[in-house]
Amino acid sequence: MKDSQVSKLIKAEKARQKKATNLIASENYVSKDVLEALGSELTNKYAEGYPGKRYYGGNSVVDKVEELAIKRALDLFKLSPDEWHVNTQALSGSPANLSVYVALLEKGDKVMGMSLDHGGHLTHGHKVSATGKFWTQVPYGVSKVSEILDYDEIESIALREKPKMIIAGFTAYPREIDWNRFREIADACGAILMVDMSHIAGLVAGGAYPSPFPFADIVTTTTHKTLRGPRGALIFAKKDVRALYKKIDRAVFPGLQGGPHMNQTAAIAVALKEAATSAFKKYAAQVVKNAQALAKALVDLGWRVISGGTDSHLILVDVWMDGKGIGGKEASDRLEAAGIIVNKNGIPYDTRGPVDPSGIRLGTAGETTRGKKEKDMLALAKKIDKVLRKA
Ligand code: DSN
Repeated sequence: MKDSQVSKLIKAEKARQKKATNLIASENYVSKDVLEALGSELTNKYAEGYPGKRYYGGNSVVDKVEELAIKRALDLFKLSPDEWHVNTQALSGSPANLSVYVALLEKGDKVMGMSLDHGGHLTHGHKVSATGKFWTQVPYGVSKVSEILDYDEIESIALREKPKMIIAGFTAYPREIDWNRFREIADACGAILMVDMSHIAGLVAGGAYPSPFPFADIVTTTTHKTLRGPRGALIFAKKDVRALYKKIDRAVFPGLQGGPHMNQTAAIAVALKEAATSAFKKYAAQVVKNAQALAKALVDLGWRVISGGTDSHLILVDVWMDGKGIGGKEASDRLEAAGIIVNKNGIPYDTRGPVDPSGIRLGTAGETTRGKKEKDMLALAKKIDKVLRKA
């Protein structure tokens, strides 16, 4: 690269990534093939529209790229093209979720989403997100005692509020979700059921977490977390008499976006093929085993792990412990100084604010890609414990 300034920064980031232990639950390490597709000439092409229906000439090759990504996405999650449609163009998770709102809801409609401070996402209707400004969030959360989703409570809120759409999914909830129960609740109040599986998509693909597809109307996901692809998103929609998928395609383009990033689409296609291998299946199982080993080791060392453990790649640790420990910001800073990267995170019913919450969020997707196993998690827990102990 001729640009020495940018080249130096890329090298510095590469070195940082190599040196640090990465426990950011939403990050991962892509393959060389994914990087090659991202850095390819496909980035030069404008492709507004959909395969076979573009607004620019010269799309014969990128049409095939997008068709391949679509086929691989459906195949990976064992979906028939007669029953499911997938849009591969949303640039990332938030625009993907916003596209669903724009497609399926009227301004002001009620959307039931997990509240951010219980583990939901900004785009599940939080007031600082466009999804909370233009639509009305009806929040739900976890039980104060078990810190697990309280389905009876969710059902009674849904029956009372009659939301147009219910979103099941999270960014900081460690447990399995009962997709079937969400389906029953959505049916009982006549809501569309949207699942945001961004965090767990790779685990679902690898058979290490239950699939939401038998139950959902819409499934959105980012492609760069446990799925181990480039940054990007997929929006799956069930094909039925409502033809929701047509509205979603129109919301993505021309509703919210212009030309898709075809280099990104190609990189997604590469990652989807990788995720269909038996090696990836083993990887997904190991991600969960590692998270469970790390959670158990932390509990054994005296830390309070939210809900007592994990069924996924994600662990939420209460580092404040009612004042017996330290704040989430200090915990994250101390760990970074020791070479372990995490993010500070609120815990359910947090008594501290979002800038310095009571918890940290850990995830094992990245370190599992780097070959770490359960014994490494034990060593890591001991290191974390040493760094976080109150002086
Ligand atoms: N930033 C993602 C995460 O860390 O979970 C959500 O957008």
